[in-house]
Amino acid sequence: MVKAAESFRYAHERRERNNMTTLELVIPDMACGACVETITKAIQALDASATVEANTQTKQLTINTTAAGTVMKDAIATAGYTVSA
Ligand SMILES: [Cu+2]
Repeated sequence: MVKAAESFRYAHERRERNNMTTLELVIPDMACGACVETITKAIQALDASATVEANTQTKQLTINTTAAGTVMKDAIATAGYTVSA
């Protein structure tokens, strides 16, 4: 039973990795670390396994996630930020 459960878990994780997409967004009003934190929380509320890289100088936000891009853009907008790309 344990073995079956484990192989299911690995198959599930592998599928999640395969479904991972990288979103490259530009958030002009992402000014500081607090903005990044707010945005990261909004993203991870929808996908706890998502990784977020942000650059407040270039305003670029890179998200690795299994969620749809439109869902992530909506979450960022709902958190109060503008998604320009
Ligand atoms: Cu800020």
